[in-house]
Amino acid sequence: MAKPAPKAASKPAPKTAAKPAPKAASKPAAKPARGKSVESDEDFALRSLQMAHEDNKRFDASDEQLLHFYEQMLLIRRFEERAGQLYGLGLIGGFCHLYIGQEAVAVGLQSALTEGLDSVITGYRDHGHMLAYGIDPNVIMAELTGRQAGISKGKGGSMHMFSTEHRFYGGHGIVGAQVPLGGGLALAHKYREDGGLCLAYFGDGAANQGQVYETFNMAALWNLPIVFVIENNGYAMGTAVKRSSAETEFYRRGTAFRIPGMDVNGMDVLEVRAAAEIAFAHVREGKGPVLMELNTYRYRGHSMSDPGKYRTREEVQDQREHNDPIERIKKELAERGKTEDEIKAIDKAIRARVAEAADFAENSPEPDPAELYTDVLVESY
Ligand SMILES: Cc1ncc(C[n+]2csc(CCOP(=O)(O)OP(=O)(O)O)c2C)c(N)n1
Ligand SMILES: [Mg+2]
Repeated sequence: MAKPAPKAASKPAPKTAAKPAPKAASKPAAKPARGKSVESDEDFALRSLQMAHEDNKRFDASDEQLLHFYEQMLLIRRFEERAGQLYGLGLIGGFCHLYIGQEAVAVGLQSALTEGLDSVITGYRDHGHMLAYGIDPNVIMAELTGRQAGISKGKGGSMHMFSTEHRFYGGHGIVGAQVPLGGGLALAHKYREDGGLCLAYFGDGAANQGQVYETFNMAALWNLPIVFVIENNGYAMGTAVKRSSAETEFYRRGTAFRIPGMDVNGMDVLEVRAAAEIAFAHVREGKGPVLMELNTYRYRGHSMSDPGKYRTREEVQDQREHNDPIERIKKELAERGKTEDEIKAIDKAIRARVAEAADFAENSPEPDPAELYTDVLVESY
């Protein structure tokens, strides 16, 4: 086939507002430096949110807010550790994907949402996102253990938890499927003119799926209020990002659809929160979607059945020792005058809260067998 004639030079003006003053592109410390290509003016405009983030890197949290972030992240960590134990004891069946290491992402982002208005959707690694939304740990643990009192009546398990009350729309086991569903949630916000936005999380592996880019196109075309969040934890099951992805700078993946990207250190809750403020303001002003790449790291295996042969123990240990999101904030609390005893008391209270959730779950009845026939689509439609 003959090559199409070259396109006319005129392109529509970039969607983003005024071009910010030129600035040397600096990379967040969390990610090793990689080759940068020369940018056109349009690419440059698409980086305006990233530049705003670089100018305002960390959220200026009050003592109270910092403490709250710490408590939420610690709750997720301890909850997930306990879930891992319950899995080992055979009390949790099926799949179970832990969020340990990634806590700052859900806590930093969701703390900037308006609960009950904005909607959230994610994949199967979803316990942390629910806890970050303040959903009762008892009903999450009960769901993990397949009990009637669980948030999906014990029939969803680890990967399929919902709370429409909180506008939390799952919990999805099919990699990438939550992205177009998130596009639909964003369309609903726009259609209803309710002022809400959708936060749609997905992984670095999911980011290579076609349906993600179809959604990017429609979201940009229809100017939908959606924030796409790529949780880049370095691996998709046992496959490292550099082995699966031609473009490993995921925040640039929206450029072809004129979606501005942000490259964020997902191991620092204050950086995540600061970036969230910029991204959410952009979307709420009706300027269309934003793509955020949150650079993070999962400490545990992909799921409970992962032997973890694809990385070294030293690599994991290095992240735990030098980049841990909870230790980072613990240190800051100490610098702000919290004593060791006060910090220990918080830890104790959170352990007690998680123990209570585990007891609640273990002592709750399983669903009645008749429940097999409820909440199931049996008719043709
Ligand atoms: C459509 C589809 N393909 C394959 C799988 C099997 N699978 C489950 S998780 C996963 C890797 C996804 O990795 P990533 O998106 O990086 O998310 P992470 O687990 O790191 O949070 C794969 C291939 C699936 N569940 N759905
Ligand atoms: Mg991943």
